[in-house]
Amino acid sequence: MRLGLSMLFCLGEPFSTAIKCLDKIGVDHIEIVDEGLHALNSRRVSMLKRTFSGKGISLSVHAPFADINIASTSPTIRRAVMKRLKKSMEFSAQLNPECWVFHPGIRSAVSDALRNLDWEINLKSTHELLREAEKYGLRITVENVPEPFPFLLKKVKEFERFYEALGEDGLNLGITFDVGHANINGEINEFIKRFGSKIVHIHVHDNNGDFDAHLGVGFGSINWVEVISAVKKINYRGALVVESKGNIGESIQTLKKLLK
Ligand SMILES: [Mn+2]
Repeated sequence: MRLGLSMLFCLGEPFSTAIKCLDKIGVDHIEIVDEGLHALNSRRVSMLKRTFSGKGISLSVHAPFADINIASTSPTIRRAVMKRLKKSMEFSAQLNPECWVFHPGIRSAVSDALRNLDWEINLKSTHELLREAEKYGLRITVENVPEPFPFLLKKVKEFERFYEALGEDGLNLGITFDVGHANINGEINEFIKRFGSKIVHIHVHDNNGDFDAHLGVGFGSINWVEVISAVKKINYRGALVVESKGNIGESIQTLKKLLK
């Protein structure tokens, strides 16, 4: 299993400064976060190519997520959201990443009145993202997201219903399994058991089961020995991407020891 690092922890740093310090960390995989100061553009794509090509470092891209809701019940807002995500795919494809990670849609304020509408729009947008990804040969993955936010896909049961509704398109949609998020609803083992074959990318960070703290690996209540052993059992071949906001060095050291 390769160790990776998400640039989430340095999202407050200018892109070029962040890229320079990553060079020294010594991981095999980097996840770029297409947001804020790090939003992808031609200049940043060139910088990434210059920095990482030929070094044996694989890449992934986290799609924009701030103010992004693929299940928006407002056609105007949904159009803007999809436009932003498609732009992200276009730049990402130039980096030939292992995958592009997006968040599922969010329940709307009119959900109670318009039952199932946000669920249906979430499906429609997912089909549309899959079609767009196909144009670029880009692999896209949906992430399990945390409580208590009103996302449509947080639990194993919701993912089951989602894949059932996606039909054949679901075969082309992998899961980015976020271990920290699954810890909050107590479904780490259930997720790995139920969706082992669909998990193509993994985010690791810790918490105490109460809120999405994005702590360093080993700084919360997750039993990482158990997690690593469960992930080995499903023959996982992707990267283990550290997505904590701090304790980066410690997280990487802890995982290196566990993977020995
Ligand atoms: Mn994540």
